[in-house]
Amino acid sequence: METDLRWMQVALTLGQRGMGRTWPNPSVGCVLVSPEGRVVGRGWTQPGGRPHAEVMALRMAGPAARGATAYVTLEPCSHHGKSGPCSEALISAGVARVVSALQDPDPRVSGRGHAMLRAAGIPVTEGVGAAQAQQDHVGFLTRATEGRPMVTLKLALTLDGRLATASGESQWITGPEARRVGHAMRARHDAVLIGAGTARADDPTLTVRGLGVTQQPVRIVAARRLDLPFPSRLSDTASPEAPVWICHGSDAPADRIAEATRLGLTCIAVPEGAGGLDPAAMLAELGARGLTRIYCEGGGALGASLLRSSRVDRLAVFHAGCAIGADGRAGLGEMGLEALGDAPRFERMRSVPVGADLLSEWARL
Ligand code: AOF
Ligand code: ZN
Repeated sequence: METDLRWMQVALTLGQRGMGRTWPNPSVGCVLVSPEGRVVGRGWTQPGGRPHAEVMALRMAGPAARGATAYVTLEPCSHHGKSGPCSEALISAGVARVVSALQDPDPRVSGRGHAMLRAAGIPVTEGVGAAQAQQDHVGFLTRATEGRPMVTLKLALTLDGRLATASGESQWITGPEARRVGHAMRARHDAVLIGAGTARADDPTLTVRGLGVTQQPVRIVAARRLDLPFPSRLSDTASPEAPVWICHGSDAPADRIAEATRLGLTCIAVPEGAGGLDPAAMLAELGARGLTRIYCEGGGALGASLLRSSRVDRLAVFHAGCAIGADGRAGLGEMGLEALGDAPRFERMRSVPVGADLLSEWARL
């Protein structure tokens, strides 16, 4: 029904509020609508992943939940975790009907939530707004099915696809508006990832600034030999609230690992592949630690290795109106492709002007 889809869109928008702050849990949205068509409760998954969206919406509604329809962007849970199952909470609150967008792939739930509701005599409509929910929950779904977080690769490029001049000058190719949108994108991911070359060249902080964000994404550097200068802005700002993780290979010197650890960084050993850390193994390791959404900001070598291993799910490309030429540094490192048919392909999701620049977002085909 059209009305169902409209309310589900409200729930999806609510769920988007938690993105980047609920890992390892999905960021779910829930809206409770009375038979008269009035919103009586709204909720979304809280930072750290709990309370769940339904619990927040039921709390807000109180007795007004009785007879309401619950719109939820993911199947209500059926397991006894840190709190009781949301399906049970919806049943005891007297909700008259449940509309959900997707089945929860978590083996503790996967259909049992819907079944519990139906067994209690509550009609359930599934699959409403499924396409958008699949996009919003892509990190949670990818971790559940492939054991790895989803990856957005961000590129800030000249019109001719360069990210720096031959001398390495790259600040700034895109304008302040694009950088601000970039910060908002960081905030909607669980972690920001860069390669060692970018960490050395830029000495970045990688925090989200100017957006009133209370929980910072995890900052991750992929540095096979752990050849990073310390102290750095990253090590200076590392704390339990704003963690910094370093993924390194087996040939990273023990004294570098010890120093990084002493500075409060978390060192994660990752198997190597041809020419660097194995991107698939690295993402599996990060998935095992609970991450569902990663925002990779380069550099070119890391971007190319993620693309080559088919681990880039989304591209966010900012293009600035300037050209550097072939002596500038390419936005992506070598990918060793022989045939065009082997190139990873993406489908355009949207393309919008941002200040003087252009942002295009692409999803892997
Ligand atoms: C919901 N509503 O808002 C979320 C759900 O560790 P727990 O007990 O918090 O459970 C985590 C699981 O609950 C997670 O893997 C996913 O299946 C579900 N997340 N479910 O009903 C929510 N965030
Ligand atoms: Zn729940």
